Amino acid sequence: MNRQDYLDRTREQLPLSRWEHTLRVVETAAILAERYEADKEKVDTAAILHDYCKFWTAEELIFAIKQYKLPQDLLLYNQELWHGPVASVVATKEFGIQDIDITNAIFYHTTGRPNMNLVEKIVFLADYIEPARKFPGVDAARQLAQKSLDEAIVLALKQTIQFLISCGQRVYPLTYDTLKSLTEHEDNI
Ligand code: DGI
Ligand code: FE
Ligand code: FE
Repeated sequence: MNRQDYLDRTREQLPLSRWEHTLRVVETAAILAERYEADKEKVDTAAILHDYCKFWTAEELIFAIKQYKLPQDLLLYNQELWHGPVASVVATKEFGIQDIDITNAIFYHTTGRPNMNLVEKIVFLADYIEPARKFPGVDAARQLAQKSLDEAIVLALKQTIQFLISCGQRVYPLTYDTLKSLTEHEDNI
């Protein structure tokens, strides 16, 4: 399996608009990888595959979460949280990807996690700031991304949490844990 296989197989899984999002995440992640001197190949592979399972049905995702013994508490939260963890296992099982940096970047691309490495941080942020994202505050996150990966991720997490709370959605605890891990030095959070 090579890069072209990852691209071809991912395109087959996604409607056009989501495929185009994936390509923009790949491009954005490549720019960040250059800027922050990350492993470009790992970033590229994780970015290509990050939303591989985005259009699986709820039933398929639930089955995979049970079968692959992924964190069962995911099932108590919004199904938007399910596609990353499932895609990380699919990356290993179907694509033979063993690299933990790549599988973690796919797994945690929606929530982040405490102590993310560079590859994970870049995929997380690229997904949030890719050029077609339109939500409030995304421009501020884009600006910050040029200066500090961590600060941009903190802003992204705060904005996401605020948005979820404003819609009355439950926030997955790991999302808070990620924010906490990046702001522990601050005393005003
Ligand atoms: O798959 P994408 O749309 O490219 O982006 P994503 O995987 O980062 O996020 C998918 C959605 O998940 C997004 O609309 C925000 C939502 N989300 C992120 N963190 C949480 C969350 N939803 C809930 N309920 N709880 C969270 O902690
Ligand atoms: Fe996603
Ligand atoms: Fe995405």
